[in-house]
Amino acid sequence: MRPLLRIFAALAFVGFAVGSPASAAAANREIIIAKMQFGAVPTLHAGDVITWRNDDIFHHTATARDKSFDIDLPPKSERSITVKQAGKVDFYCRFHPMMTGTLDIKP
Ligand SMILES: [Cu+2]
Repeated sequence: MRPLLRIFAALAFVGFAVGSPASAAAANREIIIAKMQFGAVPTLHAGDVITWRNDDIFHHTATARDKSFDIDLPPKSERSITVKQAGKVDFYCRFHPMMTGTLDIKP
């Protein structure tokens, strides 16, 4: 009986050690704006930090259609936000409405 319990205890410990830090860790992601376009939108999870980096010589914004964020991005600047809620959020640039993208935030 005792060796079996020890195996269960070991398996439980391994499961905890492997599963817990991975799901709890917040990641830093980047969205780069260049040539009047939002670049690739990374995979996101609630709690992650997104850095919006404007590499253009034009002033842009990253503005959520649901008004959850409105980030002012002067030329050659960057700003970071933490995404708190899971869900899809469409965004655009207030100065250039044809610039659009979607955040897909997983739980
Ligand atoms: Cu713009």
